[in-house]
Amino acid sequence: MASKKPNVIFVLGGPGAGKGTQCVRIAEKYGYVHLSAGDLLREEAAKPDSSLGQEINEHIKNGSIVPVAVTCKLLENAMKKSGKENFLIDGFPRNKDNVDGWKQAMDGKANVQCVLFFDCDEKTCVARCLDRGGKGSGRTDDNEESLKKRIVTYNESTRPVVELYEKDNLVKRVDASKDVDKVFQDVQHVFNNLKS
Ligand code: UP5
Ligand code: MG
Repeated sequence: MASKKPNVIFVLGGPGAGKGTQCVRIAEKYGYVHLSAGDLLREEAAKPDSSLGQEINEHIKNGSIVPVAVTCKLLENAMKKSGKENFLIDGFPRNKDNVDGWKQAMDGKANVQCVLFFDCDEKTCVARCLDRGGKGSGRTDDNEESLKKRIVTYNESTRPVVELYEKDNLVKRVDASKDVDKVFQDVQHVFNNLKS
């Protein structure tokens, strides 16, 4: 991390809402570093010497949430390693425990600028993930069984996190059911009006 307190934008939304796709574009246009919590967990699990691999893989397949200490540490390390100061944290925090764990580890060390919420209906989310799975995404959770569980976790645990941040007026909602370019138009509107 840079010496200045880093800015963080949490990026939330259902499975397949388009978080990753839009973060790539945001990173390119606005110079934020894109950190996908899911990607960091998958990378960690793929390491042959990782003691956490099996546990992480089970959570991913079941759509359940990895203990916050693990995810938070991976995020903090990636932030430090980048040496940058503006971050998109994609797919985290996913539940109240994640919010609390982040606060405990990062309070005073990072400034949460806003929560970018990609709002997308369940049917569209599932169809996108199944389509991606069919094209050989290699993701162990792009199948109907895992998706049912991912949707339940999202509705029960992650939506309440969005509501929590809504109370602090931090949520920027974007309709993520439109096509990629249209969603990015709305995203740009958010970023062009963002106070640092
Ligand atoms: N696509 C994207 N946008 C589109 C659009 N506007 N119109 C049409 N198609 C669109 O997109 C998904 C697919 O849809 C792609 O094929 C894309 O081309 C197309 P993507 O941008 O990948 O969507 P995203 O929202 O990133 O979907 P993802 O599947 O990555 O979301 P999840 O939140 O389910 O997955 P994540 O990787 O964040 O987490 C996976 C698992 O890791 C979790 O279930 C959990 O078990 C674990 N996890 C934790 O435990 N803790 C964490 O903090 C994070 C993850
Ligand atoms: Mg993603």
